[in-house]
Amino acid sequence: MLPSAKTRRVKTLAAAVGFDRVGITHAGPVQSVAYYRVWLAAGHAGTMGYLRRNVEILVMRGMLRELVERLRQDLNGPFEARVCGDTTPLLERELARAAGLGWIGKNTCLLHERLGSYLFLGEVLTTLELEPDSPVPDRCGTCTRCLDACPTKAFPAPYQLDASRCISYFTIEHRGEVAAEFHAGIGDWVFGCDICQQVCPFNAKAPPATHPEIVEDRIPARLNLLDLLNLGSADYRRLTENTAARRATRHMWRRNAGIALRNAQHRPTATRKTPPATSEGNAGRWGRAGDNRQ
Ligand code: B12
Ligand code: SF4
Ligand code: SF4
Repeated sequence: MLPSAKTRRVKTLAAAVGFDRVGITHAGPVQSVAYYRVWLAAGHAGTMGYLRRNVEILVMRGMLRELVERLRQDLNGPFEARVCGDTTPLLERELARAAGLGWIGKNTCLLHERLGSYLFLGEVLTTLELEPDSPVPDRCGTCTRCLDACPTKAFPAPYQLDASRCISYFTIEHRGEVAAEFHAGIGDWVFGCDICQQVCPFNAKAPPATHPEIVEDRIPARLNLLDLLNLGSADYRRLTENTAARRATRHMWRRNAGIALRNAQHRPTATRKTPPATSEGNAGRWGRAGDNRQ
């Protein structure tokens, strides 16, 4: 089969498995490795010595394996394939950009004109000879909404994120204490942060997420902070079982709730020192791509 015909089959089967978009690029060295080294040397990775794991990427790997399985049934001849996603040491955004899946926005997220940036990325590395896609142009233009909205000033410049200042990093990745200078900016986020995506005009127009395993999360979008502050081992296991929430330890959930509660108490509109257990003012936000649209 010619590479062009194989490429068409790959794209048809990927759509049949349920992927919203598929792009193809060469498996050679990616351009951004040099930038990545500079980023690490500048200390922008903070204390992250490991990579994130979450259930969305597990879901994703299952779909990728199904795609490879269908390709084996469909295409003649042997080929090698390896399924990757999030925790694999790949610069996924750069690969997705090179494969024409979108452009890198000023908030550093991979952004698609129609689907926005609430996307998870996954890859199949393969020896199949396929036709690569072409990158699409950057459409951020003069917009700076994401840069202006970041409460912890985590963007030293457009297209650059200092992760060691990012709420997502503090609440999901960083195990130690969070420096006091960042507490106010964290607001009521207790797991991740979507602010620089919520303000993006391309997300306002994006269709809702469709995969039930990702949409149907057992963790409510707004969480009770007093419950989290006192989170016991059994409740932690129940809350986080098979969800991205397991990425943060119980200590981190309690620490995050403490910061969010103190912020709630210091809001100008607060009328009591300890917010009531069920009020909106006592809720923390669960930040995860795709479920915090406003
Ligand atoms: C570490 C990590 C984080 C860190 C650091 C994020 C970052 N921007 O670097 C933290 C914990 C902060 C984080 C947060 C989030 N993350 Co994250 N994260 C990762 C992970 C595991 C590695 C990213 C990495 O290597 N960063 C280092 C920088 C240097 O690389 P990069 O951002 O990937 O790519 C940049 C370079 O290529 C750069 N570049 C290349 N050449 C050059 C040259 C110059 C001069 C410049 C300026 C830049 C440049 O352009 C890219 C964008 O900046 C990836 C999975 C993976 N394996 O790639 C997921 C990943 C990037 N995260 C993802 C998600 C969903 C999130 C959150 C939305 C989660 C949340 N709700 O809280 C936030 C978004 C915050 C943000 N604005 O980026 C998705 C992104 C989907 C998308 N649409 O882009 C990924 C791809 C996971 C996945 N498989 O879906 N994350
Ligand atoms: S995720 Fe939140 S803290 Fe991180 S860069 Fe975006 S707006 Fe800033
Ligand atoms: S908010 Fe504006 S600048 Fe930021 S990623 Fe979206 S379009 Fe680009």
